[in-house]
Amino acid sequence: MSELSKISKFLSFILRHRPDDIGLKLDNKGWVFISELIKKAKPEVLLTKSLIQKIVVESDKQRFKISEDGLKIRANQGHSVKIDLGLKPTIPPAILYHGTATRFLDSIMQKGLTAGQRHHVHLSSDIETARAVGQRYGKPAILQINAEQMHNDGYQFFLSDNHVWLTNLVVNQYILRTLDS
Ligand code: HQG
Repeated sequence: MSELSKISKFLSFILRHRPDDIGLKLDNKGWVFISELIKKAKPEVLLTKSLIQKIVVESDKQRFKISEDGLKIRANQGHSVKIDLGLKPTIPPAILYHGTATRFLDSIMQKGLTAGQRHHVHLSSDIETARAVGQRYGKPAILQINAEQMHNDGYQFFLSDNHVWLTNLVVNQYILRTLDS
């Protein structure tokens, strides 16, 4: 793994899950001062402002965002710590996709898609992203979500700054396994 990927993983871990590991506190919208992050990551991880900027710009999934004044950073989605990203409910496309592993299918078809440790269930508007997400846990299975029907039935959707669709729960009546997986 490259040095940049390692640091990106460290940032994901701290900014989404365990800020307290380095004595950092996220504000209620998930932001931290970059200067404080740099100070507290030391000596385990040596960060600089330009390194952080490079990771933010080059992150394949645009996982992080720097505030308009350039002073703060936050993760765009994927949190398990309690914060409010302040996203507004948004009308989803008719169909969204969720990538998972085949070994989870029985449970998903029984209980629906649940957020687990994270705040939301993560969905994408394209199959390729879903396949890549599913591959992280084993043989991928791609689920097609009837987002239009969910929306009509009153379920809310949110779109993160890096274009991940988020919702709280997908009950099994809206889930179809695609032939593509
Ligand atoms: C599964 C990565 C059993 C779910 C990705 C998934 C994404 C169930 C796993 C982002 C279940 C949770 C999120 C149920 C859901 N029974 N298994 N009832 N309901 N599951 O990692 O969506 O690279 O928390 O299918 O690319 O895989 O970190 O969620 O397999 O965008 O930026 O439980 O994380 O982004 O796994 O991934 P996760 P996810 P980053």
